[in-house]
Amino acid sequence: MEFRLEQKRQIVTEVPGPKSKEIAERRAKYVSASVGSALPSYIEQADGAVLRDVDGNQFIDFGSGIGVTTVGNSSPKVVKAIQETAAANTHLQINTAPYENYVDLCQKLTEITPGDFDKKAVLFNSGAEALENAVKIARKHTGRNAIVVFEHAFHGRTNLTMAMTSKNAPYKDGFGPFAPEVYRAPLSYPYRDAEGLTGAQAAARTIDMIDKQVGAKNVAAIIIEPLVGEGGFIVPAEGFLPALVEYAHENGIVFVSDEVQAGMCRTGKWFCSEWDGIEPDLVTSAKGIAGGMPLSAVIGRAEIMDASHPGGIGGTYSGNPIANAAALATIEAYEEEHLRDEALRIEQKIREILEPLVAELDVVGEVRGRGAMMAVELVTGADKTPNPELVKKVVADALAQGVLFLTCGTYGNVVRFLPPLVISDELLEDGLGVLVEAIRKHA
Ligand code: PLZ
Repeated sequence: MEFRLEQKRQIVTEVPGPKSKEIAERRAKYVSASVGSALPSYIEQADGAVLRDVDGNQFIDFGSGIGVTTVGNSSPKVVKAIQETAAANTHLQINTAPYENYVDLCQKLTEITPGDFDKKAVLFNSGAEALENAVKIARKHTGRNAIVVFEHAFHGRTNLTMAMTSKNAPYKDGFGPFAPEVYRAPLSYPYRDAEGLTGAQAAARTIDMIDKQVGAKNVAAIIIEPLVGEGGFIVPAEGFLPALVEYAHENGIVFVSDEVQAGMCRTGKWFCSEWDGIEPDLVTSAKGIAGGMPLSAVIGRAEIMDASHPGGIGGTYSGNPIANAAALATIEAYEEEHLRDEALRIEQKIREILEPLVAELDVVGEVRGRGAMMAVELVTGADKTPNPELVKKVVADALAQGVLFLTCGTYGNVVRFLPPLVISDELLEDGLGVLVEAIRKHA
């Protein structure tokens, strides 16, 4: 594979450097203070698995812009598709003058989404917008109101999706009142659940809560991330998701898999729910779907997707032709470059380097995840008390040395790994080596 930028980390100034500092000064004056940034440097170019800042420093990208550039930063196929489509049309609008690549993309998405039944799709801009619309579709289809979501969930920052999101600060604090009819159920979190609790037992606990506190016949949708993202990269115990799907189907509830972060090749399958052998009624997709263009989708059972009256679902920019072309090129690259296999290679490498630390250091609680969606949970010791202070120190240390790690978790004590799938073993080893050293130093 060829890249514009040499695939290596390189620190040539202090971080942030002088040019970044000048931009930061203007930012403080003109950009709303409500927006935060993990990196103090300003990026000029991104290529493959490397980010280069305005001062010439290069960072290994373990974040992919929160799981977006899964196909690689500035993937050549995607860039070409964007350029060619932009030259033909910068905007077309599905509700007014339709165009072919909207249809092409929906067709492709229905082909790669799990489920042995007729499917249809509809396109939007952001992950939150996909979730909002999945709720609209499920409510219209069932004629019911209640939405069941989970502990540690993240579904977005709009009013309804804030209500669906679990963590107060920073996402919800002071932004209420929130949308009604959203109920929070217990999750399966093997590392923190009672030892030995099986997926089936955790599901029984969840179902009991739904039955007692909501009533199955009132529930329009159960919405869950099959690998919980912002909440801490939590993989539910085996059997948890299938039991919930079964319960949903017995009770006429729409089962929605929120694959905004875990979907689209990230975990080594097209969609993460394939790992659990489930066929969700609806899937929400975004992030890795379009190589960086703002695009999202709801894909699912044709009869549910058709429940709304024509014109009931839409949006000015939904399914922008440039974003659609980028998505088609991204999916092609995933196939042609066998990137699902690369996700599995990345998981193996991360496990090989980090798993030995669990036995060696009592601050390393667990290494978990699937494919290129992996994480390490840091604690203070055997009692598993979350250790967000250690996470902050470790991530700051890595940053100063040219490695960008993102954090997550309800308790802020998880370092997550979401590298582009084109990252080499060499870069993985280099970046994770820096992390291991930092954990040892601060443990
Ligand atoms: N569903 C599972 O992970 C977005 C949040 C970044 P949007 N996750 C990144 C932040 O701090 O706002 C996400 C997700 C899952 C929905 C969303 C929302 O997707 O494209 O950010 O709206």
